[in-house]
Amino acid sequence: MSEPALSAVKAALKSQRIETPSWAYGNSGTRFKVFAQPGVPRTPEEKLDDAARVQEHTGVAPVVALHIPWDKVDDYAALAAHAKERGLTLGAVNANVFQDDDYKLGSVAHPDAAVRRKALGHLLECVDIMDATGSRDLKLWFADGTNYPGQDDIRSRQDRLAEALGAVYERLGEGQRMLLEYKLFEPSFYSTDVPDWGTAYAHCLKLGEKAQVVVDTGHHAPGTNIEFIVATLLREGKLGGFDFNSRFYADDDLMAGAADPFQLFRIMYEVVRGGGHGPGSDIAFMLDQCHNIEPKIPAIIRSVMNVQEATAKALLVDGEALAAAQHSGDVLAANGALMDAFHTDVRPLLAVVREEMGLDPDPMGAYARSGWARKITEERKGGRQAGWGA
Ligand code: PSV
Ligand code: MN
Ligand code: MN
Repeated sequence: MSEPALSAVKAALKSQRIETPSWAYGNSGTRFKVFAQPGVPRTPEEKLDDAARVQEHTGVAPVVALHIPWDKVDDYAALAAHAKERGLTLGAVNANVFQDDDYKLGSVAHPDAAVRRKALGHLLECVDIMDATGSRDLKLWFADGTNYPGQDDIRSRQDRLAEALGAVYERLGEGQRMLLEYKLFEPSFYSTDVPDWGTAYAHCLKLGEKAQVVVDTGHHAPGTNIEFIVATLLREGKLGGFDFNSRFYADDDLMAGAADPFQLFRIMYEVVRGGGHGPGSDIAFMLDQCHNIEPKIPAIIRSVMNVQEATAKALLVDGEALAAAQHSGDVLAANGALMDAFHTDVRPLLAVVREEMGLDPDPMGAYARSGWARKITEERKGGRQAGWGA
């Protein structure tokens, strides 16, 4: 690779921004058991303190997503100031219209107008919070749906959903967006109101430019070609962001790139190919994970590194060789061009990038040596559970 091309790859890697989720720092896990860990944050402020360690060691994770009410505080501007003092900004505000008893039959698509009003009120309150925190994105994931055929009218539920989304859209301020997340199933098992990218896209298209689709990598059926979805949404100008995590069976929420680094590479290749990476891109690269059996902060550092490695490999694809092979119909050469990049060991390159950024080349080792884990274990007692399903 030529020197200017390598410099461009390095610059792209240095400018990458990965958003970490506040709920990944707290105790969270599966619905079967949450294995509490010592030293986890007791407050939203302490979650930010931990996120600052991830940023200190990686240099590419300066944004933290909030989850309301898990991160409820009296003064959100003060929370944003706390973040700023630690070199962070507050990212997507994740709404929560799934954990109250009222939401047994849904939230914004509930058959009862009173429940719909309550859910909408929460979504609008989340936009108020965005005003205070300076967050750009409202992230919407709905557990809404049905468990049994005939339980509710599928079409009416779409109408109710559209009405609520429209009201939220109207409330968005200058520079704010709403990101609509889809999920194949769970907790609704027969029908889910936003089950796939097509449904999310259809709603976002009607709403307008400020409504964009979020791709959570854990929310698809096995075998789904996620990179095709990414390419299509990017092409349509409707890809708002990612919730990266790793899945094997369902919505496992494990470390991004853990089970299938090749899939993450293929996704990042389509992002790069579609112009979704680097300056000028509005795509939010978020993690949506929880760490039940592994220590949380290093797991988040590892996840950030996995996304970086996939990105580096995607940036190394020899676009000219690939295009030439594709145009000449040379199937094996085209596939080979992609695989050459995937098989490149980019860890030495990322170590150099970190050194040039003034960081330790080994983020995992640097965190282990920092003494932070011991400090929080001694100082913090009674860390909170983040909530279910994160
Ligand atoms: C539930 O599936 C979920 O994991 C969604 O992916 C949301 O993004 C997340 O919870 C936080 O609400
Ligand atoms: Mn998600
Ligand atoms: Mn999920």
